[in-house]
Amino acid sequence: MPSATTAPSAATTPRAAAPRGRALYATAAACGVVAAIAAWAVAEVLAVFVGAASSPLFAVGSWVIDLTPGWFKDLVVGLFGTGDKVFLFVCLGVLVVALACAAGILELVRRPFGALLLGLVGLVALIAVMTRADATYWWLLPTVAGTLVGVYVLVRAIDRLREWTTASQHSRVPTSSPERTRRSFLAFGIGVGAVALIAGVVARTINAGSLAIASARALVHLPRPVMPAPPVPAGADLHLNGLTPYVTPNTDFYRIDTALQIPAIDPDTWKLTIDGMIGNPVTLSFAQLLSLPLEEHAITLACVSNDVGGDLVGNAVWLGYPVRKLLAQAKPRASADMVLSQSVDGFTAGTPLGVLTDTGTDALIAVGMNGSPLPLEHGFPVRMVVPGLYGYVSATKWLSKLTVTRFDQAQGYWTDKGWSAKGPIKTASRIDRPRQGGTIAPGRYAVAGVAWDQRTGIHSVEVRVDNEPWQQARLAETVSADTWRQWVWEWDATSGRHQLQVRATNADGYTQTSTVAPPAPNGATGWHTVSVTVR
Ligand SMILES: Nc1nc2c(c(=O)[nH]1)N[C@H]1C(S)=C(S)[C@@H](COP(=O)(O)O)O[C@H]1N2
Ligand SMILES: [Mo]
Repeated sequence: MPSATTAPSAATTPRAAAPRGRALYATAAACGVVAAIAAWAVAEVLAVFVGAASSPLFAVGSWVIDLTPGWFKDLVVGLFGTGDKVFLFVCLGVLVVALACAAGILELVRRPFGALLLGLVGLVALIAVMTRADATYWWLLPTVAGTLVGVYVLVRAIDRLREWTTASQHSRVPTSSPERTRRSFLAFGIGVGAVALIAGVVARTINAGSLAIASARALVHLPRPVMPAPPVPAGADLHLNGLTPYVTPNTDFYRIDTALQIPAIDPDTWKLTIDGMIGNPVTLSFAQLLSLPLEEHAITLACVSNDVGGDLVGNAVWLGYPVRKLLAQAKPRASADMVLSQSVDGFTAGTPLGVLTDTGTDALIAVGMNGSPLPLEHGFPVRMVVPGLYGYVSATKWLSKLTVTRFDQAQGYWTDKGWSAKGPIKTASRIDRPRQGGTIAPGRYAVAGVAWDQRTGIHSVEVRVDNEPWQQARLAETVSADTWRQWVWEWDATSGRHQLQVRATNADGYTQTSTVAPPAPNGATGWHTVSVTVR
């Protein structure tokens, strides 16, 4: 490079000369477009994980549809028919590109107004996202991160454009030669643009897929059960502040799975196959499953990873077909002792065959949860639910296959990862109120919580304060042994710091052990203990 230091600016090759006049504005506008693509791509990729409906593109589109006056909608539908949505997205696209170009030019001529304009567009998108009916705080993430990245890309791109312009006007310094600054500008702009475009399109495709499944779910019409769940007696729910409701609403139900992206399964193409050690292979479509005599059962589901006092447990009314009846059709061989249920996402669970064929156990191939089709994150369209077993060995979501096999021949997903092959749920109880570390007023206070021992049932719950003798709590009603029970104990709270403990005894007379064990390998034990200040 010796010539670079001595060469006059005339040595600048025409190729390396920065654009001027109109061409400069066009280049700045292109920077704005690249920044907008980067913003969109980041938002779209994050929406894959946060939820497809949190994508700003989708939210702004839905928002515009909601805000459009009826006469204009009619006009558009009249003009474009079913292409009305395409028309909407083309309009939005043109608007966004125009704003992006403006942001690029503004950032060049009047820094930082381009960045501010982009930020403003992001803010409008954010309002659209957060005013969607089902928005959660997580939904902020895609749009906020997308906007920040977009602003960063815009500022960096225009900076580089400016460096290039300056260099081609008067630089003789090799580090900022026109060639070098040009390369740095183009590499940044084209690199970011290409990566963003690819990532954005892939993420958009995934998001569109899950939105399509969400609307397929909305169209599912569940049949009435031939055996409805018994109505929840009024006495099952004590309705105390801070006490977990007897039936957990779907939106509050804990979610545990290994799926980074919720599987999008079209119910029209879904099928279940039963294979392995059987006499009669079975396949079942979603429509066939819905036409079977379905039953409804309230079952409390629990996760083996739940700590003592934790909230990875929930109670729902499930609609489905008894696993034992399907297995009866498949005719399992006598030497089989396990059913390996498999999800479309590769997850597997190994469940004792005996539990699934037991006439007293209401294990379900479930399609409904609390009166609606399974939510996408809880296994739509079909999952398994087995009372009395932790979810990791029984509750396969997005179910696709049952293989009748043996525990010495197959194992579930978690079994070689530090968790037991079999996972019966352990007797458990939890204090919901007062909260750990809470403060309450002296006097009467209803200490309350839940206790569960699915299949066996809860016989009694006891509470004690500061290691004094155990006191009997009052149990709320329940519909069966397969669900948790609320309990309450009236406490005459005196000033000071106190420790509350709870323990349950099941219907077989077993009382929860005080021995503290961690969740691995087969469920935590110990008494839930809560400290509270009374003043
Ligand atoms: N496909 C699939 N199904 C799965 C899992 C999973 O990771 N993938 N996790 C299991 C575990 S460990 C539990 S506790 C329950 C939780 O079900 P929920 O998310 O509906 O509460 O689902 C079970 N079914
Ligand atoms: Mo779990």
